[in-house]
Amino acid sequence: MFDKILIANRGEIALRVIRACREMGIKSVAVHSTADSDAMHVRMADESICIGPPSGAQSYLSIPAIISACEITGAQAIHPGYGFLSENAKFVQIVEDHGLKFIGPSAKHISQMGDKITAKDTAQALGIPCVPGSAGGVPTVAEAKKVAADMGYPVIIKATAGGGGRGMKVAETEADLEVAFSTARSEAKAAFGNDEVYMEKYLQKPRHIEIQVFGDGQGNGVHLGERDCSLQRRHQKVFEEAPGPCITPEERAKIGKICADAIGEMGYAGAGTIEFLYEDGEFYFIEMNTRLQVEHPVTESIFGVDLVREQIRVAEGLPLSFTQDELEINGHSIEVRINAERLPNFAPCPGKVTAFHAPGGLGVRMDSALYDGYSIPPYYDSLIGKLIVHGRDRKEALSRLHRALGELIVDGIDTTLPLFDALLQEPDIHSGNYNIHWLERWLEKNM
Ligand code: MV4
Repeated sequence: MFDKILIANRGEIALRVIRACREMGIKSVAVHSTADSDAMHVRMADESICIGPPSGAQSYLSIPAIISACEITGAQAIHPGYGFLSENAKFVQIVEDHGLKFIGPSAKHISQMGDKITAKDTAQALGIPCVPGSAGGVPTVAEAKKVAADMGYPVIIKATAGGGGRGMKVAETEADLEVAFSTARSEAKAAFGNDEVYMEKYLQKPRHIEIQVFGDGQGNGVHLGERDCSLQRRHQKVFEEAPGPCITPEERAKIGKICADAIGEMGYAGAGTIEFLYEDGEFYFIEMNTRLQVEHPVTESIFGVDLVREQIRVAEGLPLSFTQDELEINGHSIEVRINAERLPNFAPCPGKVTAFHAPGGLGVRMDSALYDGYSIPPYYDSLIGKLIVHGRDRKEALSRLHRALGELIVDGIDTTLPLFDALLQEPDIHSGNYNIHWLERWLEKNM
């Protein structure tokens, strides 16, 4: 059993991990940059250590600084949170080479899913349904034209080293293909230092449905249903919910079992998310994330499971504290992401928070590292909080969200909060009638 865990992250996710540690009787170590000396995670952890200057590259992404921090504090394990080093296979290898435990999957599984062609091949081999597309990389325009002619337009060209929407180009017809192909390649080269691309049939109005999975690293896998994360702006999720408003219990059980079995067969350890596009009743694998996700609380709310606790248990070599049969969905949960950004352009808006009041009451959870008088530094992600509500059904969750938003006060900076009041006036939000393009179109019309 671990006696001390170092959290290689900041903000609300660092608090989230510290809380799980405390409930498990495990001591926590916060690491921080010089810009974060006054940050809440530093205050809340049992110990803290400064690991470098403000820039993420020299602090939260500095592998030597984080390994040294473990050695100095005697932490036996590292929880990476999300972002930063959470999906860095090289980091995992170094952590293990230093006799430390990485709380997450193996370096092998991280690299397997980091390369999107390998990820798709792996998924296909495990019986996970995939978007029709090229068999591996597409090296030339001539080859791209052949693939596209075979599967039919529109097509999408994606970077093998990409993910999360970077380096993608759509070709509606053969006339677009040459430009789309060469742009995708050069953007991939510039962004990832790797110009390999692959192709898929372009789905025009899908929803983004992701399945939460867990592996015990001993060949057992479970699933915790889906989240609908279709409401995104520029590939940033804004509003997430579980269960998906359009997914039936039969669909959930079927795709869930496929994912859980795949995770077991892989020997996967820890939390993972298998991302799908969902259109006309069919699921199509796109990517897998080998970490805890920002939106994990909606899953925790409907299953009553502490996912961080389970991550720590698996890293300790313990079994999961539940079986698939014991998991049951209770009600509905919605999360909204609150960013320090100014509407309508979502321009980052760091600065001093002059007043902060978190909402409370039945079915309300606020994960945030804000406090009265805190100065949000300009160096990191603009996420400053997540408001998560739970209700007996979707309708109750929506009214609870409305009520909680009314209680929440963040003064001194601009935030994305006004967006949620506006979204809650939309019939499509109430009916659950939205897809991955809904929010961008709505913003164009309304902001
Ligand atoms: C697609 C697609 C349509 N067809 N693949 C964007 C992020 C990356 N994870 C995959 N993405 C997409 N892949 C095919 N074959 C449309 C998108 C997409 C998208 C997906 C999920 C959520 C928001 C999105 C916004 C634009 C495009």
